[in-house]
Amino acid sequence: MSEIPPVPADAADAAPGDAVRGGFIALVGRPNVGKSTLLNALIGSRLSIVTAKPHTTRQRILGVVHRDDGSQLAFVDTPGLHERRGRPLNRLMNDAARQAMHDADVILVLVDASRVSEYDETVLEAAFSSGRPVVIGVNKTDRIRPRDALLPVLAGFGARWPAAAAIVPLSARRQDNLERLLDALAPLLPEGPALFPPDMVTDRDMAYRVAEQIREKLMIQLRDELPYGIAVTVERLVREDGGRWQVAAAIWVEQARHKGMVIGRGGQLLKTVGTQARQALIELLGGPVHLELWVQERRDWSRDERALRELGYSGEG
Ligand SMILES: Nc1nc2c(ncn2[C@@H]2O[C@H](COP(=O)(O)OP(=O)(O)OP(=O)(O)O)[C@@H](O)[C@H]2O)c(=O)[nH]1
Ligand SMILES: [Mg+2]
Repeated sequence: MSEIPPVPADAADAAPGDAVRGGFIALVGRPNVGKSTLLNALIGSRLSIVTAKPHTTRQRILGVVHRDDGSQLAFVDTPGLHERRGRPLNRLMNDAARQAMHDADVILVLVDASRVSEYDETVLEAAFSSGRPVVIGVNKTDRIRPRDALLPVLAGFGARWPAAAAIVPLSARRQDNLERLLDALAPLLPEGPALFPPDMVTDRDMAYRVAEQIREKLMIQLRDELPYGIAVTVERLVREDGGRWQVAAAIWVEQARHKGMVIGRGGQLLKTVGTQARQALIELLGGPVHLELWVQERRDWSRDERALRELGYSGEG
């Protein structure tokens, strides 16, 4: 008769090699529902960029939540699906989301409680057809007044998607109900040895995160003027002996006329972007930063496979 092994009283003390819950959770949903805000709230840092504009996230990014019981929930933030695949950049973005669903142990579909849309259905159908367990996260509950008005929204999802493993209302912005979300997801993950070193938070390197912070500030400053094809590449990221970071980055536009939009009247817009990006980079890099930005044209790069690769959109999501 085999003995059932005892459960460790505190699995955080578990020896390496002990079985813990762990795996990949694809975080998908239509643009702007709050996927990246949720990732950041779960990780406790500004890992994935957030703006009020749809199609902010362009590539997948991993954020690992390490829980006290030793379980590891690896969230994969993905670009909001484009309804029109059209240009190669859109296709890459959609493929990144589909690939993340394909590779995941569990799919977390995020919807916006204040704006349920037909397009959520498309995403949910894709998630359920993958055969993976699906959790529906109903975000932005802080926008629902009175609170009771949330109940029919939740009941609607429950009736339409009875196969959902769980339906969890939450507010990523207010960090509301996030523990319950983790409690719903963890048991759906496989058990096995730890997948990640205890200090691993993301798979993206610092140059990528620096470029993304600059792109976030650009998107925020350009607002309605935002041209579609803006990319940022970091050309230099070095720490001087005195501890100061030297950062140089190129901002790529698709059309010559977009250069002026990014630079702004008298260089004002680019200057503001530089100031805001520098503040974000001081936080990210943990020290003083000297930031140099310039704008370059690469004609129609978002339609050009080679240019996409050269600007860091590799096709691997
Ligand atoms: N009121 C409210 N706003 C939220 C919440 N979560 C996100 N937002 C806002 O929604 C907007 C979009 O958030 P993102 O996290 O960039 O959304 P996303 O789903 O990652 O968007 P894409 O990357 O474009 O697909 C931002 O203005 C966020 O501040 C929430 O819980 N409540
Ligand atoms: Mg996003």
